[in-house]
Amino acid sequence: MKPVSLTQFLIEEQRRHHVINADLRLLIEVVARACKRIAIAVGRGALGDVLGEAGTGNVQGEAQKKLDVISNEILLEANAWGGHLAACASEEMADPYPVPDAYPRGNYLLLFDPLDGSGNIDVNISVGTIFSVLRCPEGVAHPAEKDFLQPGTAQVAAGYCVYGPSTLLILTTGHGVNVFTLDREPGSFLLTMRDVRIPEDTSEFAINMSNQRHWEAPMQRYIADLLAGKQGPRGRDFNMRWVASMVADVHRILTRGGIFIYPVDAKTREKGGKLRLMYEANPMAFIVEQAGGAATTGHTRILDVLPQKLHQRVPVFLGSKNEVELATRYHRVADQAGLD
Ligand code: AFP
Repeated sequence: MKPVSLTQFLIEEQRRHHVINADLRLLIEVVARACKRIAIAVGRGALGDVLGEAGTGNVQGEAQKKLDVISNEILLEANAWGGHLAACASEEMADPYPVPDAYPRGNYLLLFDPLDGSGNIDVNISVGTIFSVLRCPEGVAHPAEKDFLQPGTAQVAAGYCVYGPSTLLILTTGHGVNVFTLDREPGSFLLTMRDVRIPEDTSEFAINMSNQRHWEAPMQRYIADLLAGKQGPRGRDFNMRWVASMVADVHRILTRGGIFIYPVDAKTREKGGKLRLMYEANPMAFIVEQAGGAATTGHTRILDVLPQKLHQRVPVFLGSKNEVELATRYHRVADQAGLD
């Protein structure tokens, strides 16, 4: 059978569900094109002189890698002139970036983490790009931060690209999740997995165990029960995986199930957690829910969180539905009992 290209897929989805108009299609295609350029830069590694520190810091106070800066620039440049966007917001930039006055402005807002897991670049482990698309509120010609502060349920599309052994694009527009693989020679994304479903149950968890001593009590109890294995309350052994690139950890879960947790702990409590709501948690939660999984903050559904600021952080529990619900229950029980 002839492979289905991203463009053909988007056109067919529009015929079926009427949710991908020409502007949204252009936006998704432009993001995919930008991701191809990022994939090339990542793939060249030391040959492209793209490894190592940029010598700058981002709005979060984190040291930027050269590829953080390069990926951010590629995404901004690719999206500036098409006429489909009103503004972008990036994990790497303090403020929203409006489409320059020289170009027409469209009706969408694009948010992205240009290179997630960039701490892994120099050791040649998978990294990725995460993106989320919102509608620009009606009548807003010059979008400001407040116009981006929409809950995850308002997303019209979300996706991520994994730069791993293969370059993959994972996409949802609210009708399931589909996976495209980059055919490097012609440079096209081809549909390779339709309507991915995450198994509801799992025996695999992903968490940074080195933070254990900082966790809250419900988190301690939940993980202790998993580690107790066959002899413990769960009655079976659990396996652990942690890549420290959210894209790679989430992609494993999308493929074979699992639970990914980045809880709030004593180290991150002041900031609200480690991962960013608008650039990481919301798009991943949209994708995971569309694949039949669940995503919570440990207390509430991520997609229902009303953002207070662009760079807000949240705790993240996502993956196999039954396991996420169970982990969340440990926290809810503690909330109700007034325990910490
Ligand atoms: P970087 O992009 O700075 O490498 O951060 C990646 C990330 O936000 C997310 O992709 C990982 O799940 C998480 O951080 C890993 O955090 P730890 O380094 O605390 O394990």
